[in-house]
Amino acid sequence: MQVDFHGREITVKLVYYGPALSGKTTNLQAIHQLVTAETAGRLMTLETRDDRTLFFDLLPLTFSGGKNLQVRFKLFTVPGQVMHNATRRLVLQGADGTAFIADSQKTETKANQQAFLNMRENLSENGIDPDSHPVVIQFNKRDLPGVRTDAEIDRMASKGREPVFKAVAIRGVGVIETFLGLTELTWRHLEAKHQLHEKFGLEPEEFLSTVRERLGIGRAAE
Ligand SMILES: Nc1nc2c(ncn2[C@@H]2O[C@H](COP(=O)(O)OP(=O)(O)O)[C@@H](O)[C@H]2O)c(=O)[nH]1
Ligand SMILES: [Mg+2]
Repeated sequence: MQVDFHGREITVKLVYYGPALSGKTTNLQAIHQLVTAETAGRLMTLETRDDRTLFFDLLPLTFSGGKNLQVRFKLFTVPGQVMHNATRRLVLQGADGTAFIADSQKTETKANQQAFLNMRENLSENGIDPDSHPVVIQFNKRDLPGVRTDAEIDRMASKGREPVFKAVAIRGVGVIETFLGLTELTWRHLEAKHQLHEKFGLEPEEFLSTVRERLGIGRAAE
């Protein structure tokens, strides 16, 4: 989190992590489409020829925190391929929260697990405790055949500490829910760490309902 007391601006960094081709970029594209231009800035996407992200994507979202305070979320994606670990580690630096985008296809189970372990390693490398870092998990591509069943995912969700969301990111399904889940978890974590309500008069529940409302309007305009 970056705080600009003068400009009264808080910037929160959220990272979409996961194996190659799980739908991280698609999540950002869907958010960009679903929220109003008032909230979303320009989506910056860098793609290589094989359609896999070379460096990262970035989507800025801005919300009013009241009392002349702006809250900016910077959403990043990482490149999933094994060879791009240095970039992944760099993008994860200073992350306040992470959405892990898993591919629901059974054939991708191992790739999901490896990427998840890699995320935890890179968090540690950046001096972030992976056990207390806010993480939500999205099982994407629910529309495809050969995916893990809802029951399987629900079972995993009940065992793990991370909130779990199901999505079809190419149709925008579950994307806003995942972002909201991540925002809530991250905001409560930041509040506990930095007492934002004391420093800025920004009540967590009030701010989160502002965000929810703003994104609800985005969806209604679909
Ligand atoms: N069937 C299906 N395809 C998806 C879904 N989400 C993403 N994709 C496709 O999966 C491929 C990789 O998506 P992308 O967002 O580039 O993956 P990234 O490498 O994680 O950024 C693209 O062809 C997407 O259109 C989904 O929910 N269902
Ligand atoms: Mg990508």
